[in-house]
Amino acid sequence: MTLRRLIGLDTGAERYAYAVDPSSGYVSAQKIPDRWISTTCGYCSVGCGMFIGVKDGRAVAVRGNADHPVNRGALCPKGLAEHHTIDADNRARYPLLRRNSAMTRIGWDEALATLVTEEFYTLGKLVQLGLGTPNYDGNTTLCMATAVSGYKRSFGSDGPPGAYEDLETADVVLLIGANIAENHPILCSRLRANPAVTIIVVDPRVTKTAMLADLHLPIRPQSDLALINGLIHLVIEHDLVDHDYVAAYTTGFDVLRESVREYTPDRVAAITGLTADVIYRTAVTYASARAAFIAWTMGVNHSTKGTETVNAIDNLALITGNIGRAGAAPFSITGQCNAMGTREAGFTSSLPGYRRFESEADREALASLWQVPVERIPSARGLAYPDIVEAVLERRIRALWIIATNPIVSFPNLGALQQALESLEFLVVQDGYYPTPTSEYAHLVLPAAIWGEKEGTYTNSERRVSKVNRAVAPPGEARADFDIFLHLAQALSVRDELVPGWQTPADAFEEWKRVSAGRLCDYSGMTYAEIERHGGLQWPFPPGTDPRETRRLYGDGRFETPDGRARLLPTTWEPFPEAPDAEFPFVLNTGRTVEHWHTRTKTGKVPILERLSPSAWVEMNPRDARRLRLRPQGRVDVVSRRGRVRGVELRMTETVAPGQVFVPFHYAEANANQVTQSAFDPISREPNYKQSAVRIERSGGAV
Ligand SMILES: Nc1nc2c(c(=O)[nH]1)N[C@H]1C(S)=C(S)[C@@H](COP(=O)(O)OP(=O)(O)OC[C@H]3O[C@@H](n4cnc5c(=O)[nH]c(N)nc54)[C@H](O)[C@@H]3O)O[C@H]1N2
Ligand SMILES: Nc1nc2c(c(=O)[nH]1)N[C@H]1C(S)=C(S)[C@@H](COP(=O)(O)OP(=O)(O)OC[C@H]3O[C@@H](n4cnc5c(=O)[nH]c(N)nc54)[C@H](O)[C@@H]3O)O[C@H]1N2
Ligand code: SF4
Ligand SMILES: [Mo]
Repeated sequence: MTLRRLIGLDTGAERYAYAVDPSSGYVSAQKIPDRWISTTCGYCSVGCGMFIGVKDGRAVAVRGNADHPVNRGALCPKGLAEHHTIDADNRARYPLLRRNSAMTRIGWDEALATLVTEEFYTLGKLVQLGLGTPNYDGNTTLCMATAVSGYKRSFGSDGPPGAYEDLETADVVLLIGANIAENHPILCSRLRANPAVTIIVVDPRVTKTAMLADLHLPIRPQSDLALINGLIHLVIEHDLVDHDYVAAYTTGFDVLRESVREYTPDRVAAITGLTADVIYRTAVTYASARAAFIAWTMGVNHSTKGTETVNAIDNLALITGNIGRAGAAPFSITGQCNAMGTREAGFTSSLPGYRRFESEADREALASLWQVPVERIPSARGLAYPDIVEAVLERRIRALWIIATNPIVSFPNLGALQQALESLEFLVVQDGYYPTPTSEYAHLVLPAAIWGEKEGTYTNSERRVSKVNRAVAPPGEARADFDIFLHLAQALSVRDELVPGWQTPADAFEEWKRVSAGRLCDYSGMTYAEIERHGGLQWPFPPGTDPRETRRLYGDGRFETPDGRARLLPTTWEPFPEAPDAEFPFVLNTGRTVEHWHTRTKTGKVPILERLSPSAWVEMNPRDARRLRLRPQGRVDVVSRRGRVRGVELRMTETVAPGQVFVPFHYAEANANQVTQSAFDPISREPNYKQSAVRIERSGGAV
């Protein structure tokens, strides 16, 4: 209990209690900070408010902000040890250039001049604020693109409609492919503040989140679309439809009704592996609720059927009127601390401010705000991340600039990516750490400041914009990404034209307020000071908005489509790509664990997290393990048509079903993406990370 209070966390999973060893000294006597700087956690999209403790110019501690509306003082194990990421010995400190195969230290002017004189075409265009560059994409395509595409198709715009408060007020919370106990731990605390809620978890594994549920649906891999269409079928058949809502605010109901006719409970049971009774109970529980909330994460997005699954989720919420009010929303939980950033402000899936590439009016509005000719605003999105990699393989792209992402660990089908990066004439890697698995391929390394060393805002899943602040100086000559971009604009002689007078992130924020004004993601009433004072402000936030008010989208039933109505869209379940067969009989599922962050450049250097989770493992059902005569804790290889992950620890556990295995993707040295496949959602282009056919072999004759 003391430990739990110490870490301010009570997610119901005992393991967290062990995550903090008081003797490891988060605030030891020698490390009492002289001052505390308020900021927002730099890991996940929950967006917890915290303070960084600074002593003698070094970050020595963190603590939760008790007044913050998101976390009310609590932090998860990663957040609690976050100051260790700043001081790690593998920080990138100086620009480095590859000369005769060795990396040599150079100055910033030379580093940026190198870029320019190399006629770094893609980069040059990209730096011109994205104007005219087609080939620009964000890590979000590995993560949120599916939710974005789904929302745009259903509602006419991106933007998760609900608020975290809904977790506390909903009667029913349906979590689909979202393991919040590991990946958004503080959301569990919000859920636990709602004793009346019925929690339904849809996940092929018995995750820690499933253990918190009233009803767990251990669905077969990627059969969610069949399940949701089956729920819609039952809701319509039993007349649990909110007819007034459907009539007033949606289009397409008749087509939807026809499209779900064949999703009878028996057929859906056969596809999903669930019983017809459980499917029926889920439909009735959801549709009879006063307010029902659906939250989903990567179990939905990481799929070739992801966008359609999001549309089916939106359909279910719309026909039951579960959107735009307290406790009711179809809500995509986002991933990183600022996963919303490239969505709202970037050039990836939309023009800044959720403007549409294809809308002439939107392009004109942007051109006039920026005072540039409209022809310079692209009229279609460029290549998406996997298509950029494809273009590199086909030598249509010769140079690449990778910023704040580590694809050698995180991109699917590693072999193909390695081939692509090796064939580049020039690769720039701009990262806070060095070396990283991706920087091994770089010609030029640019050292970046990280969380704790720079200023700006993050937007969390509930569209809450929170402030991040600089507590300490970056190491060596590392610079904030923002400063690198300004320096580059200078080197390219476009600074006065495109970023006139900009010195600090506050200048970009002021322009962004103007660019977002009147849009769904309206920031125009915000100021850094007000954001700070309230622990974050939710958009839309035009001037005059009450900062304490909980903000939701579509409360008035008006959507961002041309006719203002939400679209009910028919969807079709299909089997996932690469079904298991005799040679590769298991479905490989990949994902996360609470202790680690993605490619482990950060958490791999935090002693307590490393001690808890030092190496990769594969989870397998005991029945399969016995059949293959594998011993618990023995070493195995995970093999697919594309590659082999060697020497992974075998964990026998009933939490995975027979015929499935699960491997975390955090470990570069046992990289799960050596075996995942190059299959992508046709609409969002997001990778299908959650299903690949593999077999499991004993490693090198060892047991
Ligand atoms: N500790 C920690 N927290 C993180 C991160 C981290 O790296 N570490 N990363 C952050 C980021 S960027 C993201 S995107 C989020 C991701 O958060 P989550 O999406 O919760 O994480 P995952 O573990 O990738 O996948 C979630 C679940 O999907 C399930 N799943 C697999 N296949 C299917 C399926 O066919 N149907 C259904 N219904 N479920 C399926 C998996 O079994 C898994 O439990 O976490 C964020 N938080
Ligand atoms: N098999 C499998 N693969 C997956 C997933 C999965 O579930 N299964 N999940 C996918 C998802 S959802 C995601 S989000 C991706 C994540 O994949 P990545 O984005 O590749 O993961 P990170 O480790 O977060 O990489 C961030 C990089 O930026 C660096 N960095 C940190 N802060 C800064 C900064 O301020 N500036 C700069 N310039 N660099 C910085 C870090 O050191 C690190 O190298 O992985 C995807 N890959
Ligand atoms: S829940 Fe997410 S935002 Fe909160 S402390 Fe943990 S990692 Fe940071
Ligand atoms: Mo993500």
